[in-house]
Amino acid sequence: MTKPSRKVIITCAVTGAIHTPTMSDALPYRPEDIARQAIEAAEAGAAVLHLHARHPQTGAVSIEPERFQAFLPAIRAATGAVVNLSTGGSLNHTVAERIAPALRFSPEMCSLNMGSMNFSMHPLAQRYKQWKFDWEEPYLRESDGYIFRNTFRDIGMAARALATHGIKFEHECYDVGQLYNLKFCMDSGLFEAPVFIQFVLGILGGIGADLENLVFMKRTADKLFGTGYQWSVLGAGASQMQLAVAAATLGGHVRVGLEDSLQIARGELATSNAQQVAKVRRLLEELGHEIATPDEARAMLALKGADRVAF
Ligand code: KMH
Ligand code: ZN
Repeated sequence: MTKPSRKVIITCAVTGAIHTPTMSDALPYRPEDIARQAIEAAEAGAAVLHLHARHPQTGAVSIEPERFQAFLPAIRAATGAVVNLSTGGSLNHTVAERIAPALRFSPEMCSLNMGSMNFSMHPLAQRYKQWKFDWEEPYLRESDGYIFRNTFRDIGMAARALATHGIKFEHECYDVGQLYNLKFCMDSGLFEAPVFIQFVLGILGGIGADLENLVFMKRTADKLFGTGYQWSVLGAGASQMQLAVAAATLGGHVRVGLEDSLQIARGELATSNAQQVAKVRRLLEELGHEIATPDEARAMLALKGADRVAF
């Protein structure tokens, strides 16, 4: 069988807003640790770094631009990887608040969440008896009461606010219905093809992390977007590596990182983001895939270039 011609983009999501410091000593939240792990993930093969920020002393979730300022220059100086900033970095802030880092730093990419939903981590609150920080248990326990708000009005506001920045969106779709939301927004002229879609499987509140669901999402995207899209998958938790391999086999790109899974294998905690990147790279290369460099990813996604960011 000839080698697949298309290269696979590995995204690494370094910290996120789901996991808390008690769950893993490997989860970085100090800016120097976020920078170090992001750089090591890029060295291991991640072409794109998806970044959230945290409070440096407590590890609490933060969307304050100053927290991003504490690590972005170091990452930019040490690696040519594409920086993708989160606009979904808090479940209890508005989208207008959540896009502040993207507005301030004008990254090459940023996430854009394509629908409102339950987005809950509350079962995790039962799993630990001792906590490193007081905020962790209530943050997790209260999440069964959150609505992750991303209305059509929110999406439109974010897209228009960011329109002059030349940012490529990573459209996060947690279920098949959100693909239809994206299609509606494209038909309304909000986004132009080709769009870049992150199929998000395995979040409590979104579609389950089953292989059939990945195929269902892809076939629905084929129907809605034809060739006018590129896609990646993130499988949350234990499904991460299996869905990544399946995605590459189906012609997609992959996303790993401690944001969405703390594991390196079932029941075994990862020691770093780079360890997950190295593992998914090894698996994909064993199957004959070639891994895209940052500049190859820029060409494939038509990104604006690292010289046009504001950090
Ligand atoms: N943690 C992922 C399931 C965002 O940052 O905007 C979703 C995510 C959203 O990465
Ligand atoms: Zn994220």
